[in-house]
Amino acid sequence: MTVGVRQMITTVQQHILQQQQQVQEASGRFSWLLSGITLATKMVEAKIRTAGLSDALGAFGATNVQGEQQQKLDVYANQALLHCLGLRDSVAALVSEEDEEPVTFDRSESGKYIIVFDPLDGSSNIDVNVNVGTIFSVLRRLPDGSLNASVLQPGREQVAAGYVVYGPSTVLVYTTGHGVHGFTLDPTIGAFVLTNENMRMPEQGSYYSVNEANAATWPDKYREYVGKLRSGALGRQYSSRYIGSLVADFHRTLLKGGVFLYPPTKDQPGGKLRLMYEANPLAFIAEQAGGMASSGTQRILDIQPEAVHQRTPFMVGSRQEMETLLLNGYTK
Ligand code: AHM
Ligand code: MG
Repeated sequence: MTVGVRQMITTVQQHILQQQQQVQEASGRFSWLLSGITLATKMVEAKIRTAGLSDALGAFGATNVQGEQQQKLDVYANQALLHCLGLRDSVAALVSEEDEEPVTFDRSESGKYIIVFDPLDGSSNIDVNVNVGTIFSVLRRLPDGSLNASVLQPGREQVAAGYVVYGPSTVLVYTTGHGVHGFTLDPTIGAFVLTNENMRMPEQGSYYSVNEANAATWPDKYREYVGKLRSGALGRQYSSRYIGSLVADFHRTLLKGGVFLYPPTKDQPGGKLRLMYEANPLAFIAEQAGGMASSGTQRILDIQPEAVHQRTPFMVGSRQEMETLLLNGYTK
């Protein structure tokens, strides 16, 4: 029996094209756009793999718009994404955690999409060889709104979202609103190959993930909630896992279930994580996989952004843990 190449593997680009064919006349434009992201993330992964051998580790010597020390790899990852996506003529604007203002392109005809991204999430973990990642969100430019209004759309308007985790394997997860699909980079052929189709977050897990060093300054109800998880009140004995790279903590939560929390703290009463390029894309993926995401007072995807670098408290996870959290007095 002959096994055709098509049956042997499905690459992320083939998968996106197939998904597009199901919903509309496929022009190939959208898959070409997303190939800019996969190319950039492959460049980043190659740099990370050999970071200790070259001069790629450590601080770059500047601070970004968040007032945080930029690492050399933050700068490289940002440049790789800006370069690879800037060449796609369907891109109207690029919004990065590392740049104060969106980078815009004068493409009134062809520029249909806005890409919002965190080029290297968890970068404080780079120097200690712990997982980091890239997170992205795709918005459609509004037909008659300004570019600024098109950028500041609530997360429910995302047309696609995804992330890459640079871990023991390099894994890409994405959604276009038709389920969540996972791919593993096969370094021998340089392609992301389908390994997890239609991923579902378990209804309940047994891990909670939170920086407990902040517990003393959380609002009371978060302490009570984490106390419930610890005491077995949800019918399970929970364990804690906290990597400190959102993308890696989220990936575990997607696969194993449970809950990730970054509540308000005394120092950051509005939350630490960023709405547009951290919370929104992961909330879209969580909901598509059967989970939930909330700021504590509102569904993440319904928040109307007012600024590109806006922060939010962020709670995401399995339906059971999230419903218990929201019943705990957090709905409006
Ligand atoms: P960044 O590395 O893009 O700045 O992301 C912020 C990181 C998240 O990846 C992670 O969830 C969080 O900050 C950890 O914060 P803390 O060290 O306060 O626990
Ligand atoms: Mg980040």
